[in-house]
Amino acid sequence: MRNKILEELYKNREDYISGETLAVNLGISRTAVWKHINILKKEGYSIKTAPGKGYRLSEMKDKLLPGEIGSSIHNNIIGKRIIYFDSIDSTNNYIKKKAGQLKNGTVVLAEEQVSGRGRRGKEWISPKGTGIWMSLILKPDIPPREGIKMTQIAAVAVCGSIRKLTGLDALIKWPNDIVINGKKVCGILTEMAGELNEINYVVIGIGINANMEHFPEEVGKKATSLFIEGGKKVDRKELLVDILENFEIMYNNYTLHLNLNEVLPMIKAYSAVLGKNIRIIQGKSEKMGRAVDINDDGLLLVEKEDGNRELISSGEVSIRGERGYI
Ligand code: BT5
Repeated sequence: MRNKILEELYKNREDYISGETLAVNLGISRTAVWKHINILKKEGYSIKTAPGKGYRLSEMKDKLLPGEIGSSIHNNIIGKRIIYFDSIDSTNNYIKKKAGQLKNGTVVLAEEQVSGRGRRGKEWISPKGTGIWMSLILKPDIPPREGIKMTQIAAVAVCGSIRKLTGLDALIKWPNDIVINGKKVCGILTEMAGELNEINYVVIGIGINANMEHFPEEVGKKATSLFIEGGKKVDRKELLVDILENFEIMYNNYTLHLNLNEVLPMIKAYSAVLGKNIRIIQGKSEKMGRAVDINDDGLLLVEKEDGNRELISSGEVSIRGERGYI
């Protein structure tokens, strides 16, 4: 209901809208409207209240308001429901806690994450108002081993949207990073819950450094943002909507055919590693090889120094360039 109120406020943002009109439009009481408005204010929305006039949303300043996003993607399943937080521990954590109650395709967004996570418990820095920190929950009827391909589909969607909207030369550093000029601009964290032969749900967490001007020292050498690379602030809403739309088309195609045929050419074309000498880091061990192909399952085929070829699955490895990050 709060998202619906936000949507109404957003549509009427040029003027005040009365509590009565909101109540009638949404089929709830005026007291309920008032209660929801108070909660929205506590969540950080700036809503003006004027006696006799009603409510008005002010300070729209580049917030990822669900009402606005929702109205751009009405016909899609993914993003039809959006849950928005001004601040949260981690959007992936939220989905995992609430998975049973969340509908397929629900998107959780936050302006800031205070315990954003990468793979294997690593930290994901998610400062306020500058990035896209989002997770989506999917409940596909596919075998668990298929879940891993979701990361690849998400990577293609993000990479394609960044290229389209910024013109920047974004590439996929297999399996879960998007890089520009050799630095990381986005990380993807896919988590799954299920039984031996069925998936309960998949959470795809996507973190995009959109408008940060600088990074803390610990990640500064390998992190970048779309703003740093392109010199222009990006419209986070526009990028987010484009990614969700892009993802949904590829995801639907994938779940229909259960193969990556449609996206594999893009996975390869956007690859930052194919044809390159790379270091494959797995726990404490490290080996060198040349990335020669990505197979139909999205696994990386590597030719090692001894000439033997090995398929690498994404779960436990980190890929690095011969000398640096990539
Ligand atoms: C990732 O892990 O790249 C997955 C990141 C997923 C973040 C999203 S945001 C929404 C959702 N909610 C969450 O809590 N997470 C997801 P990994 O490949 O393990 O990379 C983690 C490493 O990237 C860290 O150890 C740092 O070195 C580096 N790093 C941390 N924050 C970064 C940032 N903002 N930009 C670039 N690199 C960063």
